[in-house]
Amino acid sequence: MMIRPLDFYNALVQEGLDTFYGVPDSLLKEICACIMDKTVPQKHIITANEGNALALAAGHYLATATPAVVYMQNSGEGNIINPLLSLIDEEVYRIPALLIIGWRGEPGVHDEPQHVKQGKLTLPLLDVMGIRYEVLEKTDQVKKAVQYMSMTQKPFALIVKKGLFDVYPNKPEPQSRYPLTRERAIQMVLERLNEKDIVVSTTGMISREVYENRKNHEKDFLTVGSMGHASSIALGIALEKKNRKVFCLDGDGACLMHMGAMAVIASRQPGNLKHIIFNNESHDSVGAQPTVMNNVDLQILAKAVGYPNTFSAQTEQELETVWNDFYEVSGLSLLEIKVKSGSRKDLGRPKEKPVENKEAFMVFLRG
Ligand SMILES: Cc1ncc(C[n+]2csc(CCOP(=O)(O)OP(=O)(O)O)c2C)c(N)n1
Repeated sequence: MMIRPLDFYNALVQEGLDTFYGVPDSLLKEICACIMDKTVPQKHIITANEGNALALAAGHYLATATPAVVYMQNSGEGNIINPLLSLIDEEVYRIPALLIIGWRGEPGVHDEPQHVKQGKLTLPLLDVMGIRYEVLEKTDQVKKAVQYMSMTQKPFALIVKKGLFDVYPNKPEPQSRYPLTRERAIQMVLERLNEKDIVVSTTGMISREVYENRKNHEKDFLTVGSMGHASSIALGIALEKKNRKVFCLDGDGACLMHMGAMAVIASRQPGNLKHIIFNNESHDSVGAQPTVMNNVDLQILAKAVGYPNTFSAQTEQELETVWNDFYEVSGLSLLEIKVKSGSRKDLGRPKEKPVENKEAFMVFLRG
């Protein structure tokens, strides 16, 4: 049975749950579109990471005595475990929140390798943390969840299986309308690399586009999961491979998710690390919901945390013009490429297993 996003949304609002925080997920794309369409901006924040969303919900509860809704992909369980157990848990402050969790990698449903383990552990993790949950099937489960939260002041989770939500017709338009596509920008970057250059690419479409635009894959570490950590992986490599250039191909959403990594990278001044952020101002891979990166001057930010060299481009011509300086400059450098949201429909996925990717990559690093 499918649920119409608007019916579910109305059920939440009727029960007094009118405030939404979260990080989007492809399984939640339709309900995210509905939340964006129907909620006033003060009552909906797309956060940097899922832990932030839960902490916001805690603040909201402290101020209003009303739980907020926190939505996320199950990958985000990793990011909320800390505030779940050390902030809102009954043995600490005992604060309720309604968690809506997209169940990627549900056992028995085919999914990408990075979702398989998380999919198996989605419910056991909730069990072990003592969080009550139900797999969402009908909108009247919202009432039950709200009753439970008001009786116990504890969180409640609704688990969303693939295909549960029907299409929400009124999808907000993506904001970013720059001329370059992300895939074209990625092609231009890859074409300009030398034989020995190392690539670490971020989660989602960026890694898929890197994969599709390379004949051989040993030069690229595709960070298929672990959103926000590609730049730290790149730092770990750059510090040990000082005579090789390491290119981190990052997304704005991923960069934002663990932005502190940039300050730590800069503290080490790895001159061989080239950090490229494809900024489409959105979480394009999961439905192009906006990030706050339309309002962030990434060059100033990078400079402020200690990147000595920063560049930006938003057309093929500009990328062509800045590339040599970016490539050749000796200190740590950032290149922001503004791109539009969207990808081609027939974009493939890596065929090799992550472990195979790792093994070939390690051989390439040794060479
Ligand atoms: C911890 C975590 N939360 C959420 C997701 C779901 N997710 C996968 S890709 C993605 C969007 C990435 O956005 P960005 O880095 O800007 O790249 P884009 O897709 O826009 O190219 C999200 C939210 C995830 N994989 N992991």
